[in-house]
Amino acid sequence: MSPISIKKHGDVLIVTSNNPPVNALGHAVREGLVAAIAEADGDAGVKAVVILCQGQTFFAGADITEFGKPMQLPMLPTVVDIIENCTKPVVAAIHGTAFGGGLEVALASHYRVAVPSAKLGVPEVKLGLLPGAGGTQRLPRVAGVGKALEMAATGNPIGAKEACAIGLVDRLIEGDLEQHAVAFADEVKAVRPIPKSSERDDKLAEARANPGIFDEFRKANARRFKGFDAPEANVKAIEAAVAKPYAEGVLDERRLFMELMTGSQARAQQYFFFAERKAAKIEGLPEGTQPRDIRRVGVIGAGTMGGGISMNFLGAGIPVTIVEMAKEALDRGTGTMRKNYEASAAKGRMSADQVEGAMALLTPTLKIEDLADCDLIIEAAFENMDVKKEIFGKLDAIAGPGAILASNTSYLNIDEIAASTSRPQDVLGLHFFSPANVMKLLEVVRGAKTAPDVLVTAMQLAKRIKKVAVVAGVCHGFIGNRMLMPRQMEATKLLLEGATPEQIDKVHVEFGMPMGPFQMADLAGVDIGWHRDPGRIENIRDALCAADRWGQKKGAGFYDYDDKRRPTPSPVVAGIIEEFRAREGVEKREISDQEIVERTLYTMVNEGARILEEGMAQRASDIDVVWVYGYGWPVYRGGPMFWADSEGLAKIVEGLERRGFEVAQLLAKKAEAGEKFTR
Ligand code: 3H9
Repeated sequence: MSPISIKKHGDVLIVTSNNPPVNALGHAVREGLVAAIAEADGDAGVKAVVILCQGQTFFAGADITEFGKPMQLPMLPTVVDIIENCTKPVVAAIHGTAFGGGLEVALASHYRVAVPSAKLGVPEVKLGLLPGAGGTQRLPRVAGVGKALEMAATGNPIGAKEACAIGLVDRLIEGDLEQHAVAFADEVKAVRPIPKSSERDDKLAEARANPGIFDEFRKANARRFKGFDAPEANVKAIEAAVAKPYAEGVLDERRLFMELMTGSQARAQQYFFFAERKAAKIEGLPEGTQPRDIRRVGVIGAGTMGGGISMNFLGAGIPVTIVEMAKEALDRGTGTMRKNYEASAAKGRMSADQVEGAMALLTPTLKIEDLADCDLIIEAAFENMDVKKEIFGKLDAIAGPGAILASNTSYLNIDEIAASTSRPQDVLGLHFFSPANVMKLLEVVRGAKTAPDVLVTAMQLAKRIKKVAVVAGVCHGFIGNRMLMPRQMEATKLLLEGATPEQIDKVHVEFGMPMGPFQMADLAGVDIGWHRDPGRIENIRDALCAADRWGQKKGAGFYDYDDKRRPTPSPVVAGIIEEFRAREGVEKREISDQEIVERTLYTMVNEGARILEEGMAQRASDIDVVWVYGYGWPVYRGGPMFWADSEGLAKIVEGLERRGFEVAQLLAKKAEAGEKFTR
């Protein structure tokens, strides 16, 4: 049965798509749409057409699962042209998300109506693509060039109200969408000539008079687009819309689309789209496990971490009780939270009312007993096992039955923490990444005894607070920090052997990381985990800490910093490294960038393989999600495991062996069998 059905209401043909979950424009949908338009054209009794979708959304785009497979005709560009060339006015009636190919269908329709909650966008750039069904040519003609550039190159959608204000939507519909869309179609059925987006020119005039807007846009977004191929291709295609007639512009669009589609970045970004969605799925839980109800959250610790964690819940409208030991620390913590909200308000990201609304949901207290009515309590106290055990012991006595007890520890053993309570089934790790109100990643650490419904609750809650959650097992550093360890260790050894912090960081930045290992250490604090004894100098890090070089916060770390926190290579650090080199009897040699890649990135892949082997991650793609969202691994390289697959596992194994590393069994086995981690 076709996902497209038609019915008549008077002289309006209503074309309905029913292709759950998101009405993706797969083959059957495309075929059905073409047949429906033929029906409208051929039936003299039909004076107008309404296209709408059942379920949660209007067409959310082309069917991504068809990419990379042989295309079945009709292709989407043909379908949208057929819609635009319909001899009767076509009205797209939008709810949910009109995304990508979905918005292209709407743009090819002659009119667009939408419910106020609808979103319209062309997120193709996030899949390493551009709108390839006329979208780069029709969108600037309908929404204006500036808006089209922003929407296509960033992939961010706009709301229906804004779309209506700029002419992308013709009418906002309150009430029943189908009924009002039919009434709208009735109003416009006699309009001739039928307005076609591809024939419009009015909104291009301004950019034609000022073609400099493209370079201005490129310049303004250079940092954001760095390393990515797709944003520039989107800009070029829209530039063609302005510079060339429609019929030529679409040819440019097609050529640019195919270039992206066959490139490595699109493959990586599309892989990542599904990786992110797979991460939410937990293997082996009893069917139908229901989440627990979370109405109030407790947070222990009002430091940077506790405050950031609390802000996530407040932002989602969930009340938070936050506990500190001293009044001063509590006031400082809540003050910082307010300051952060006010900074967001100053940037226009929230209203003054929303700031007050969020702060009103916060209950600061000095009494841990006040957590008694919380359904989830997250401990974000000092990173020390004894401290954590004491807190969890207390929580066991205070928390109500069924309350979930979570630790935000980055390294410590969740099972040991759970054992200090009488309810280990209610305990798990919720590892937020700093700054916790900004970073998207949440590692959900599953203890040996964590109950299935506790895990399900955590995953569901993560979605509510707009985090991407990945399940990790109990091991030192879980997934992310565990893989960071070999990288940091090798990076430090490389310093001794002759590399400089700037050289190592540069290799990582050129690879696409937001910063290298030493820039990261300076940002996080070189003193984190330091033994605090300036007299005990056993490595380069100890020497830096003893010299008060704790990183950016002190204006000095692996780099020197000026008052604007701009780094420069440090002669003092060079001296410290030199001294250590002499002390260890290491001879300085030239280090190649390739050696840095092999020793700092291949070793991460090796550790990732061990994590998989031990079952500490459910799947290789989960590891990639951790690295993209937790550490800024460039999404156009998919993540460390996808990258390793793309490089070739045999090459990784050869590099590791040549450098004297012990290769993880799983990695060796896969390389030997010619297999991949992620495909
Ligand atoms: C395009 O249009 C190219 C054209 O310009 C040119 C062509 C020539 N296809 O995200 P969710 C699945 S490119 C196939 O969890 P939500 C998804 O995998 C496309 N499947 O729901 C998941 O499956 P499962 C441009 C898709 O409510 C299920 O649907 N469009 C597609 O949080 C639910 O998804 C986009 O890039 C798809 N297009 O969010 C839009 N989309 O349950 C991509 C979703 O098995 N999609 N699935 O894990 C989205 O942004 C979100 O899915 C959406 C719903 C906001 C729609």
